[in-house]
Formats: sequence, C-alpha cells, structure tokens
Amino acid sequence: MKSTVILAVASAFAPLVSAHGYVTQAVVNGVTWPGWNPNVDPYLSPTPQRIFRKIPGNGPVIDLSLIDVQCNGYTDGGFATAPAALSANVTAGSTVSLTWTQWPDSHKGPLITYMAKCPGSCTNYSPGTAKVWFKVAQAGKSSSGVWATTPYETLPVPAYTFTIPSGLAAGNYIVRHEIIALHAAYVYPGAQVYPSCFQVTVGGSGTRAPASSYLVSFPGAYTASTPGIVYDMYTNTGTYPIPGPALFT
Ligand SMILES: *[C@@H]1O[C@H](CO)[C@@H](O)[C@H](O)[C@H]1NC(C)=O
Ligand SMILES: [Cu+2]
Repeated sequence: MKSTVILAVASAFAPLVSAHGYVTQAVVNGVTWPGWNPNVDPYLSPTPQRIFRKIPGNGPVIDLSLIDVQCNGYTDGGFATAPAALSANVTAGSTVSLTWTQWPDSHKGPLITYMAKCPGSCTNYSPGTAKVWFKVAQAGKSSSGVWATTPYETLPVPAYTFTIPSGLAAGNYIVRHEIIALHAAYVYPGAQVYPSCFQVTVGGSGTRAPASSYLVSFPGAYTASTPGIVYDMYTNTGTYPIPGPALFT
C-alpha cells in the first residue's frame, strides 16, 4: 500500500523533470534488457534484477570530479556505481542497441561509449578511480554542424548503436555510455554528463585488449582543461573535440 502511494507521487512528478533523460533499454544479441527506471524500480519489492546499474533520476552529473560521473548515482545515497545483478551475453564484433528517452533539443552534444573489463564477475566489481575504461564509440558534430544528439530529439526515438570491438578478449565488462550536453558548457562546471552503465559477458575466443595508453579513469578523464568539456556551442562553428582518449576499435 505504502509503496503504491510513493510510486503514484513519483510518477506524478516525472513530467516536471522530463527535460533531461536516461537510457530505457538495451538490445544485446537479440535480447531486450530493460534499463533501471528511476521512477519505478526503487519502489518495487523485491528490487528488480537488471543488467543496468542504478541511476538516481534523469538529471546530469556536473561536478566531474565526483564518482557519480562513472555510472551516475548518488554520491551520498550509497549506491554510486553499485554493481547490477545480471550480465548480458554478447558476441565480440556484434552491434548493441540502446534507447534513450526523447532527448531535449536544447541539450546538444556528443554520445560516447566506453568499456571496462572486470577482473572477475562485474556483479561484485566497481572500478573506483582505476584507469580501466577504453573508448569503443564516439560521435560529436558532423562537418555540416549537426550534433550527434539530434536524431534522438524526435519521436519515435531511434536506437543508438555501437559495436563491441571484434576479437575483444572474452570476459566480463561494464559498458559506460553517455551523452554530454553542452548547452551550459561555456564555463566549468557547466557541461552536463548523463552516464549509464550496464554489464555484458563477451563470449568467444578473442584475446584483444587495449594498451594502457587507451585507458582512463572516471572520475579523472574529464576535467576543466579537457578539450570538449569547456566549449561554447553557440559561438563555436568549427569542429568539436570529443573528450576522452583515442578510440579502441
Ligand atoms: C550466457 O551464456 C551462458 C553460457 O552459454 C549461459 O549459461 C547463460 O545462461 C547465459 N546467460 C544469459 C543471461 O543469457
Ligand atoms: Cu536537462
């Protein structure tokens, strides 16, 4: 009874904060996995088992020195980057689809995807500030000035897709996907990071692993002096330097 009331109140408030967004699902090897729904899942008992790590809501992380920038989460709520219960099987070289809530047209910016290998299972691993993240996909601004977020502003929202690097070493990985919204990024703090993490198990006999020069930490990878973190999208008509390390493909 009590949880029903809380759920109704949370749902009633949801439209007021709908000007941000989050990932609602992943399709991995043909299996659809729901995201962590911050308006519903915290109020369910038992807690739903997801491949996605929990997020506190649809809002951004702006202080990029916080652990929140890793996988979203409350710094003071005790579950920042806490592992999820499940992991999706995936084949190296295959395409993964992610669905965002309809993206606000004011929030232009890049979409970037990282992976990190878990030493064993990802269901009991959080990287903390270790340099374990490598970039597997990125999209910023096209030569004609179209931002990577633009397709996701219109209903029905198309799927974002990226490819698990072919030949990637078998094992368990956390995928960290994000949009960085630049509408206030002309100063630091200002850029809004919307991270989302989920767990996959890469099968097969691949052995490829990124060299250490490809690896970064979250927090750590993005600071006030990182190209693309401070960027005036209103006056800068040139190329956009996508933040983070070189792409591992
Ligand atoms: C993943 O694959 C393993 C090995 O085939 C299987 O035992 C397991 O049930 C699969 N997990 C999921 C979530 O499909
Ligand atoms: Cu917003």
